[in-house]
Order: sequence, then C-alpha cells, then structure tokens
Amino acid sequence: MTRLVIVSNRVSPPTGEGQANQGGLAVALSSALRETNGIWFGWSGNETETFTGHVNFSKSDGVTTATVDLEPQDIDEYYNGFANRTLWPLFHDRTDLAEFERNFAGGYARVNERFADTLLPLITPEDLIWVHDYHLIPLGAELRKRDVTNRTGFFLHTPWPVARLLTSLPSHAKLVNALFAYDLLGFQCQAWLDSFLYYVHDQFPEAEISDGVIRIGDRTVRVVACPIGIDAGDFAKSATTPEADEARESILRSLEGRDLIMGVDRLDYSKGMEQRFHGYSRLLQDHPEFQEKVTFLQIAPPSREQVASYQDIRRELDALSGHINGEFATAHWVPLRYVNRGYDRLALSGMYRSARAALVTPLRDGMNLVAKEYVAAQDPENPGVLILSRYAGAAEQLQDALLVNPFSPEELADALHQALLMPLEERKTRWRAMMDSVETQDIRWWLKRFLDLLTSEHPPRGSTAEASESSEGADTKEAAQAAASS
Ligand code: ADQ
Repeated sequence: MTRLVIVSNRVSPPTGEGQANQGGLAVALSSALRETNGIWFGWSGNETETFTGHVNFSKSDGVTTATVDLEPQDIDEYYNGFANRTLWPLFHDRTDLAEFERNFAGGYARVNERFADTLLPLITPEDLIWVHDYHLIPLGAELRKRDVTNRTGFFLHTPWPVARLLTSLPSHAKLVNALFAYDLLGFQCQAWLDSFLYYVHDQFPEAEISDGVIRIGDRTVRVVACPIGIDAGDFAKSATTPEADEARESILRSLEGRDLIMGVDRLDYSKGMEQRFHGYSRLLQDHPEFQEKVTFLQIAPPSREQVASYQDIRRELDALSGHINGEFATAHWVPLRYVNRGYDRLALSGMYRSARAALVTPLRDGMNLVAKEYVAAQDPENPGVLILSRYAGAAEQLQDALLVNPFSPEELADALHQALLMPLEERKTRWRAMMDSVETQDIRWWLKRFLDLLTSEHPPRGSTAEASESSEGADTKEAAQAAASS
C-alpha cells in the first residue's frame, strides 16, 4: 500500500494509553499511518532559539512522527499571528477580530517554506501527501516549487468564508492560488465547498469549473465535500463503560432530579457560548416553571490563551455566568455550572449520556464533533435532544436535531423549551435518524473516501460521472452560480 505522509500544524500520535484519551481523528489517522508505514510531520509545539530544520523522529504505538521546533518569531507570526489572529477569525466570519499585519503574512510564508524544505528529504516519489488545515495552505505550492510531483491532497477543517469577507485579506488571491497546487481539496460540507467555488468563479474567471473539478492553467484540482466523522461505534461503547457510568451517576446524583442541559466546547469565540448563556437566561426568564428544575453545565477548557481575543471572551463568559447565577440562583440551586477544564473521553461520554439536551450552538463551525459525540453517547431507549446551530457543518447531516439560529436568545430558549418537553417517541425517532448518519459516515468512512479520491484519476473533461455519493455530484459550476445568486 502507498505510504501516507500526513502534515498538520501539530501532530497527535497515539499516547500508548489506549484510545480513551484520543480523539477519533488521531486514532483514524494513526491507523492509516500504521498500515502504510507512513509518517506524521508537523511542529513539535516547542521553541528553539534559531530554526535548524533538525527533525526529531519518534515512534509510538507503530506510528512514526517527525517534528521540528520553531523560533519564537515563527510562533508569534505564523501560529499566534496569521493562523490564529488572521485566518481563524476570517474563516469564521469575524472580520472584526481579524488582524491584517504584514509580519504575520511574512511569518506564515516563512514557516510554510521551512516545512517544505524540511519535509522534502523525507518524501519518496510514490508517497501520498495529505496536508491538513488553514495553517498550511501554501505548503502544497511550496512542495511543487521543489519539484514534488506526488499526489497531494488538502483538507480544510474550518468553514470556507463568503467571498466578500475573504477579499478583505490583502493576500487572498495568492492564498487561493496556492490551493490549486493540490490534486484534491476536501471541505467539511457542501456549503463551504459552494462558498469556495463561488470565490473561484468570481475571482479567477479563467478557471473552468465542472464535475467536481477545477481546471486552471496547467492545474487540475478535484474538489469534494467530505464531512469528517467520529469513531461512532467506539464512542457509543465508551458511554457504557464502568468509568462512564460512574461519571453519569455522579452527575445525576448532584442534580437531585433536575434535567441536565450540557455544552462542551473549546473556549473560543466561534462557539457561541455568550449567546448560548443569554438563550438559557431567556428560558429561565420566559418560563419560570423551569427555575430549579434544570441545570446547565457548560464545559469549556481554555485554548489559545496567548491571543487577546481569547482572553476577552474568557473574561466575558466569567462575568456573564456570574451574572446569570446572581440573578437566578437560590440557596439550593445553581442554574449554570461553568467549568474551565477538560475531561477524559470516558467521563465525557458518560456526562453526555446523562444530559437531557445538548446545546451545540457555534456561530460558525467547520463541522463540530461534539454534536456527533453527543448523539453517539445516548441511550437508545431514552435519548436526549440535540440543539444544533444551523451554521455548523454538522447541520447538513444532522437535520433531525432542533436546528437554531445561534445568534437569537429567543430561538435558543424556544428550542430548549421544546427539548425539555419533547415526548420520548419523538426523541427516539429524531435520535435514530441522527445516529444512522453518525454511524454510516464515521471517521473511517471519511478517511477512506478522501484517500480513495486522492488516489483515483481525475474524471475526464466533460464527464458527469463524479466519484460521489452525495450532493457534490451536482455540477459544481452550477453550484457556484447558485451560491452566487443566493
Ligand atoms: P474544534 O474547533 O476543536 O475542531 P470540535 O469539532 O468541536 O472543535 O472538536 C472538539 C473536540 O474536543 C471534541 O472531540 C471534544 O470532545 C473535545 N473536547 C472539547 N472540550 C473538551 C473537554 N472539556 N474535555 C475533553 N474533550 C473536550 C476543528 C474545527 C471543527 C471540526 C474539527 C475536526 O473547528 O469544526 O469539527 O476541527 O475537523
């Protein structure tokens, strides 16, 4: 089998402690790497005074990782800068938070060049190369400049922004042009793919777009919506382990018969926690009969703490949770439990199973795996209700959730009201439909689909036989035009 070379900003090899604390993505990628004797290349997370290009190889549970240290200036400009202060907010529609600094763009270009230089000697001509996420968009083009002709794919884990926001980035055309160096571009859902195609149609009029393929100059690039999944079977099993039972029972005891509403998110402004807190407060205000009858548990481990906008959102959530508890709490009841720490996967799965409703309401999200994990962890005989943002990629697959506008406290309160009163039969019907999708399009399905497309020949010009089982089989030029007119 062809050797796989995975490149991502950070690598996440097996820990050797079993799969309990590993995400489905890490497990699936590790298994593909193990099978093909591949390597996983990325930043070590460590700092070095001067970049040397020294590669640190390590092998854990059959998976080889190759990592490099970066200089403080690289970390500032590439990681904390262009990736997290420019592209992340921009790709999540937060142009108000996006910072456009020449130094950031320079650091981003430099680190991508350094990655290409360091990776080059590790690649053999037959390797399949798979680059992940917005940190490394230019890497494919940098490898091509170094005469790498290998099959090379790119998967974007975030949304693709609407064209008129993306064009606020001074180097937008250069960034997108770099994507044409790949053989395959994968997006989380049809909406992000349509948005990308609209941008290409609008900004690169010379590009021919048809049958899931973009032809531009001498490049032919296949594009696909390939939604990432979770290891549904394993997650469902986790939720019934003794450790998960213990977590579920202990939380149920603490609730003293109240219904649990739950949210689990990295502490990030894109996750809509502020609006969610307002929605919950609105429920307690508009439906006082729920006061002392429900508890909302929001788990939010801090992330990207070097970045000011993350410090701001943390302060705002601290204040808001205090305010809500101040307003509604009684001597016997704390309405909102706001917890800034992580939990291991078994405990988390047990907690999901104890929750009558989950609030997964990002303002914009590439996919959102928490939504899928919550579904997989439910008791089929007494499942909870998923309240899901229309603006999460997962909403395309999980149409049987209660879909909401995450910006509207009123709509969130209405959905909570509906979820808390939903009859068992309706909960079961909605859950079954969602679970079918989570199980069928799981992490292995995603991995196989992407790699099958990466290794297959591009469809010949004019062909309509796209290698697709879903909506991207439609003519993508039409999709771009439809997106343009909507
Ligand atoms: P993220 O923005 O990190 O990922 P998400 O898809 O929700 O978001 O994944 C978060 C993961 O972290 C989940 O597996 C969740 O269980 C775990 N997690 C969160 N809080 C936790 C806690 N307190 N304790 C333990 N685990 C916790 C990016 C994109 C998403 C996309 C993924 C994968 O932003 O849109 O779905 O990549 O492509």
